[in-house]
Amino acid sequence: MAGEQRETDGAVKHRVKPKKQDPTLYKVVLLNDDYTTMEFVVHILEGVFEQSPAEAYRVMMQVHVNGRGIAGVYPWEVAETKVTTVTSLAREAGFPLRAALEEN
Ligand code: TYC
Repeated sequence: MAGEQRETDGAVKHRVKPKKQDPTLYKVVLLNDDYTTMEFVVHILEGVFEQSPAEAYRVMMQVHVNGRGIAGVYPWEVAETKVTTVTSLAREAGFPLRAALEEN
């Protein structure tokens, strides 16, 4: 089949059917609300989105002031998992924090 690689006898086993990467990236957007604490949002940005404390505080304030802000940009499966993780951590903690996906 065109585009497929042949396996070789060498030590390195090549992928026979190359897995094409989906190049589309998605923004994970955090939305403001009146009840989630600033501290919890910073904790989420550090823990789920691997931001530094300073960056997490900056993004949290951006959401607080502007109503929304970008937490991170990822391939679809990763972005979707981040949204699910944020939502479940927030509900467990009793906060209404919402996150949404946006195509880049
Ligand atoms: N507006 C919230 C407050 O004043 C803080 C907050 C920031 C909530 C960002 C959600 O995504 C959010 N406690």
